[in-house]
Amino acid sequence: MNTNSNEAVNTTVVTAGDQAYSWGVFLLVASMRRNGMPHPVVVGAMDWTDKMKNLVLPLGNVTIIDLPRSRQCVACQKPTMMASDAVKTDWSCWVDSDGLFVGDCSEWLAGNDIDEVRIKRCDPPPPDFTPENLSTWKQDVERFWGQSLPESRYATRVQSGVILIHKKWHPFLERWAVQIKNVLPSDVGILMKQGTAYHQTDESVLSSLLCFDTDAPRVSETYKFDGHTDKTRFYAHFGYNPKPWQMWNTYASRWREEAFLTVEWLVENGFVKRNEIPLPLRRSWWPFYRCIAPAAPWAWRAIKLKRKIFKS
Ligand SMILES: [Mn+2]
Repeated sequence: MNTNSNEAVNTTVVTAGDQAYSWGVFLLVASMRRNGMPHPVVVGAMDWTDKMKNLVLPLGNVTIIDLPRSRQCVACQKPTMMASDAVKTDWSCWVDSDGLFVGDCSEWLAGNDIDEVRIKRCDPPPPDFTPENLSTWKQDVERFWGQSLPESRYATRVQSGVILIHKKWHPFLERWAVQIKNVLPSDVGILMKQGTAYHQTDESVLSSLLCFDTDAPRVSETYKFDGHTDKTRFYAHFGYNPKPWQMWNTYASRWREEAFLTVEWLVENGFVKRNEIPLPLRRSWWPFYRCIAPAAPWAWRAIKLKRKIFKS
């Protein structure tokens, strides 16, 4: 199997997060270096402390771009970040900062068809893929770009945790960014209200374009990053809240061994001191966090609500 240590790296990994996700970015980039993935990384950092920047930069080949403070979810910056001048390679791969690479995924990061975007199709189609929402998507694509396909190209939408795309699609990324600006509220969080056409925010807008834009990249048949192609090389996504550096939830717990190994690699190689590691990421605290994992989503919501009340 070809792991491309001898081939020229032609893909930049692009990610972003606010300070609350900075440990996620640190883990993600660490997982790349630990698994022998030398790819350049561009990080969009919203409101990061210098301390966090100085933890991530020594991992090497990392460029940090300060993002303007915004109440809008950082994920809305995806298209702008992916087309950033800081990306010097032909291919750009967005990777969510709440996950890590297991094994050497260099082969999946290497693009081979410039007309294709490598991204995950939802299977089966999710509940928000309704005729009503599709008709809103079609109308919006037509309204903003002057034309649209009469019918959707696909019978499902995509998930935008990982997106590999060639630089020839910068105009498409630009359309995605403009449409985000126009159809999403400027203070939108991770999700919009259930039942709205853009419930999954940036992901829904991207799907509207992939389905109806007349000049869109083709969605790949295989995604490869989910372990179906090779169960030793994939991207492990820490789904749901809270995230592992905050508390372990039951879903994300399945990836804990990878997270612990990544953190231990960071300590062994002098990238972080043991006492700087958030408690949930320390193996010794697992018995405690395992006990509270089933209640973690509620505990986390209560903590967030308390913060919101006392902040405003
Ligand atoms: Mn995510």
